[in-house]
Amino acid sequence: MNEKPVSREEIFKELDEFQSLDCKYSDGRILGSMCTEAHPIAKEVFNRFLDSNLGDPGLFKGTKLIEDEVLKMIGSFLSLENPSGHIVTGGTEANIMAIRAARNLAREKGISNGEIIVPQSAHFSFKKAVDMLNLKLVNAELDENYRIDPSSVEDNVNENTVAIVGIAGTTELGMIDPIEELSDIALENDVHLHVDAAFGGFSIPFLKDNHDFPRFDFSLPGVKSITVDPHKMGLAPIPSGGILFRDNTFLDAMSVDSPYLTIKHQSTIVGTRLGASSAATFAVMKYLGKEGYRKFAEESLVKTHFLANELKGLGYDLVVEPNLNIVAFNHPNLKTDDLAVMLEERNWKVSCSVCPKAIRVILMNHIKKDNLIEFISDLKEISESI
Ligand code: 0PR
Repeated sequence: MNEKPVSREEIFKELDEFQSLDCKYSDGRILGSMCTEAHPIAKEVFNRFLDSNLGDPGLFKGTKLIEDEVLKMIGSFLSLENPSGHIVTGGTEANIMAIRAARNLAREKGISNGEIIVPQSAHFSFKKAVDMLNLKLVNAELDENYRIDPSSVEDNVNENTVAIVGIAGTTELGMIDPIEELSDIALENDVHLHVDAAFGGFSIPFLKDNHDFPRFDFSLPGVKSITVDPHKMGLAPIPSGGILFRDNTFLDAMSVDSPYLTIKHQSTIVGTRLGASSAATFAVMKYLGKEGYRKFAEESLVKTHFLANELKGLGYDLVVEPNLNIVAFNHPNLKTDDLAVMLEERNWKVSCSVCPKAIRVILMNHIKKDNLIEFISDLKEISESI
């Protein structure tokens, strides 16, 4: 490290050089990201609350009220009036918290070798969760549309099951699992049902009036917790994840004593934690309202269907008809990896799904119709060149 202070100008110059190596959402070429550029009001508010620490909420009483308000607002579109929970760093932390609560409650019932059942399409955060929480991961099969097969869940439930996980917007394909059926299975077996709506949580509720989506939220009595990430479809800055529980029992099951803090118990995984994420999420949610999120969600579906139809017209195969704003596809005569290389050569930042192998495009707000027209034209060229 430098011994003597470096000038502001020099620091910024150096940082600009580093930053110039980063991809920019605004270029419209990042196709495989579930994050996007945060809304301007969220960025402004984030800076204002940079110093507030929700790890010691008695010192930041106002920010704590903001976090509670955000949870209430999210609860209002997930059919739960008074949710318990936290704004956390993202879907990973939210999922780990949900599984930790389920494990601790199951432990009280005498289950010591716990297992969780997740669909094969589950995000890898559940692998981290079982590793950290000393649980066993059991994979449930998918149906032909890459949604969890409830009969496979039934086959795998046993006396050690501490949680079942369903997904509302899978990472790779954006599919919505039949949560209603999972809710019945969870109730019958007295098992925690966690819904990972990290991706779909900020779009399905705003689309459901005009589209035929299955129920996935707290209106289903088996659902005990939901992950929903403001930093994905919520247009909030990174890091902003959300974990909502049906009531306080779940946070209580994880709480440890924190005697010298302004609160005497803490249930979050992290200690010191950002108040800025809550404040920025509050701002963008208020600013957009349900109307604003509906508009963004609808626009992303229009782009999804546009891309899907154009791909079909060019002879590409869709893996599945999209549920949400993700299109996964292949060319009948090309290996996915080769197609990915050809697209990378044309400066597209693509991502491949593994189950099944395909090119995967997430139609986030930063991808505009003009970008898609250019993308489709490149795909046409590729298709004609082979
Ligand atoms: N649950 C689901 C359904 C997810 O899709 C993700 C992440 C998580 C949980 C974990 O969320 P955090 O990453 O916030 O902890 N899904 C994306 C993925 O892994 C995240 C992502 C975002 C990846 C931007 C790449 C990227 O550029 O694909």
